Order: sequence, then structure tokens, then C-alpha cells
Amino acid sequence: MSLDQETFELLKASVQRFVQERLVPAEDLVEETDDIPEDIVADMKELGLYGLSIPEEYGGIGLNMEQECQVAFELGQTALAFRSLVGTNIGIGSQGILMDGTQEQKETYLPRIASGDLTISFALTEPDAGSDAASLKTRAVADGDGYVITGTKRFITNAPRAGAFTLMARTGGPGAGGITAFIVPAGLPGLTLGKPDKKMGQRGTRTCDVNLDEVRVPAANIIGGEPGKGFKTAMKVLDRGRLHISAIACGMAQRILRESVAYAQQRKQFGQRIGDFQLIQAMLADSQAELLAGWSMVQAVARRYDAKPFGAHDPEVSMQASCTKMFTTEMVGRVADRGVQIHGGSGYISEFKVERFYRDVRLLRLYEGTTQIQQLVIGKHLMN
Ligand code: COS
Repeated sequence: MSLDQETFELLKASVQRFVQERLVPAEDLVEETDDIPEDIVADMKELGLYGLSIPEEYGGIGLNMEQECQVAFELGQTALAFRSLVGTNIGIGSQGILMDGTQEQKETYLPRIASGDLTISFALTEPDAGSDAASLKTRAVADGDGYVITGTKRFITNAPRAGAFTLMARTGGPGAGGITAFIVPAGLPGLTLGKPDKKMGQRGTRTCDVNLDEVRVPAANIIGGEPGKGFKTAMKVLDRGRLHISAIACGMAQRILRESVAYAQQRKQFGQRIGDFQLIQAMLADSQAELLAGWSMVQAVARRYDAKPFGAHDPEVSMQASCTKMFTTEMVGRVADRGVQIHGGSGYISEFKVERFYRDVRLLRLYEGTTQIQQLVIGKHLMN
């Protein structure tokens, strides 16, 4: 699956324009209101952003991973809340259905996910199961022709906007093999949302707990129809998500570097532009070189991801996705830190964009697997 090159270039140019002309000017409003204006949400639907990764036969744009990463690189160049809004539909919410769902599930859900009429969230994390995802406790008990689900899911991105959740629950014994992925509609009796999480950054991105108190779902809502496969579905979804996040990290590094260069060109000290001092240039050069390294990794690994059969688990590619996520998200942390340093005292003041981006990028090293989880995936693969 991929979009022909000519159409893809047109799409990429429209996204670039949209980011610069529509999203960048709205960044301050998103920061102030902690929300994304509805007219921008509508424009994002119109542009097809919700359906970037969904095949054309289900109403999406049908990008392959390499193309998705290029668009994600563009979306990463503005407040990360905009990307989060569409991120669960493009990635972790939808991909389990696309990879492992039944034909009926794909036909029922994917067109509405692609259009943005349905926001779908990914519900794996729990109060006592973060990095150790296989220990999750939410239980789904078979009852007649359905399952009754009880438990709590934590930090669920887009939960307040979600019409459905790709939700992992335990149907069997302990460990990964006892986990099943369900499609859980948001309006079911017994499903309630916690209060909004107050986060360090990424204002405008809505996250909260999802509480399930004896929520009854039909057995037909098991992704793929067969219990016990949910952990693998979640891991495959995260492999893809980790590449997407890596592209976002590179986009944001690009933006911070641009802000830093612009500041270094206009700020004068000791009678000249600070950018003419070699110590400032050294910081800019380190950021540029690391960004180039990270972006080259993303593109190379995305191509390898596209070369394997869709939805198949290739441990070598999973390991490389972890390398990429680890490197690029750590890289953007260093780029943001240097960005603040180049801005001096102004970098600590909220009117300057780097202050905000410095806080925003901190999350990239945590979600979809911490840096330490990526190290474990890489280390385990090398020792196998
Ligand atoms: N794709 C498909 N299957 C995978 C996989 C992948 N990327 N990674 C592991 N699996 C399979 C394994 O092959 C194994 O299958 P078998 O039982 O048939 O051998 C099964 O899943 C269990 O794997 P493993 O024993 O490696 O699981 P662990 O409990 O040791 O967990 C880590 C592995 C730590 C890597 C996993 O729990 C993880 O990624 N945790 C972080 C979760 C995360 O990213 N959370 C972020 C919140 S979601 S935004």
C-alpha cells in the first residue's frame, strides 16, 4: 500500500502549507485554552489527516510508513497537540483493527476513523501496568455471547473525544498470552471518564482515565475474533507508533533549530549577532548534525518496515524501530535544551516558543515505550 509519488508530493505540500498558515498561528490559542479550536479540527478532517494511514478502500489516503513519516515530520513542526488529535486515528487506535481485525470490523470502523467522524483511542496502560504492559489487570469475563469488562485505563490520549477504544483486557491467565484486544464503543453503560490530566506540557492534548465498571461488549468486538492475541496486536501497533513518534521528534527538532537560528541571527551581544560567536554555532551545529542522523534513521527504518508483509512481526524491524525511537526522542530533548540555552534568559520565558517546546518534547521519551523499554527491546534482541 502506498500513494503514487505525484499525488503524495501534492499532499505533502498541502500539509506544509496548512502547518505554516493555519496551525503555527494558532499555537498560542491552543496553549492558552488547552484545547484545539473546532474550526481547525474541521479543517484537519477536510485535509484527510485522520485517514493518512487507512487504505483507500476504507476511505483513507493509504500512505505507507515512509510516506506517513514524511507527513508526520511536517506535523511535528508545530504544537504537538495538533498531531495528537489525529495521532490515535492514524496510528495506535486504528492499526490493530487494520492489522488483525476481521473484514467486518474493518468495514464497520475504518471508514469513520479515516474521515475523523469517529475518534479512536488506544487503551493499554493502567495504574499498575505501564512499562510492564503484559501485567495488565483489566478483566474481561465471558458471559453469554459477550464479555463483561472491569478495570481502569490510565493516561488515555483523546479519551474525552473518543467514540471508541482499542482496549486490551485479560480474558485468560497471567502474562501476555491471556490478553485480548477489544473494540469498546465509548457510550456503553458502565464506561466513564476520569478528570482531565494536568500535564507538564502538550497543552491542547486531552488525556484522562477510562473507568470500566462491568461494561458489556459483544464477543464480535474482539479484534480478529479470537481471544489471547491482544498483546501481540498491541506490540505490533506500538512498533509502528514508535516510528511515527520518531518522525514527530525530528519535525519538532527542525522547528526548534529554526527558532534557535532565527534568534541567533537577531539577538546582539558584545556588539554583534550571538550567532556569529563560535560557541553558539557549536550548539547549532550539534543540533543540525543530530537531526540529520535521526531523520536518516527514520527514513531508512520506515523503508524496512514497508518491505515486510503488512501486520507481520519482524523482530529485526521491531528492534530498529526501538533504536529509532530511542535516538530521535533523546535527540530532540538535547536540541530543545540547546534551544533554551541559545535563547538565554528569554528561553525560560513563555512568550518564546522554545520554552513551550522544551516541555512538550519531554513526553516523547516516555509514551509509546520509555527510552529504557527501547533499550530492553534492543538488548534482548541482541542477546537472543
Ligand atoms: N510484535 C509482535 N509480537 C511481539 C512483539 C512485537 N513487537 N514484541 C513481543 N511480541 C510477542 C513475543 O514474541 C511473545 O510471543 P510468544 O509468547 O509467542 O513468544 C509475546 O509477545 C510476549 O513477549 P515478551 O515476552 O517479550 O513480553 P514482555 O512481557 O517481556 O514485554 C516489553 C516486552 C517490555 C517490550 C513490552 O511489555 C513493552 O513494549 N512495554 C512497553 C509498553 C508501552 O510501550 N507502553 C506505552 C503505553 S501505550 S501509548
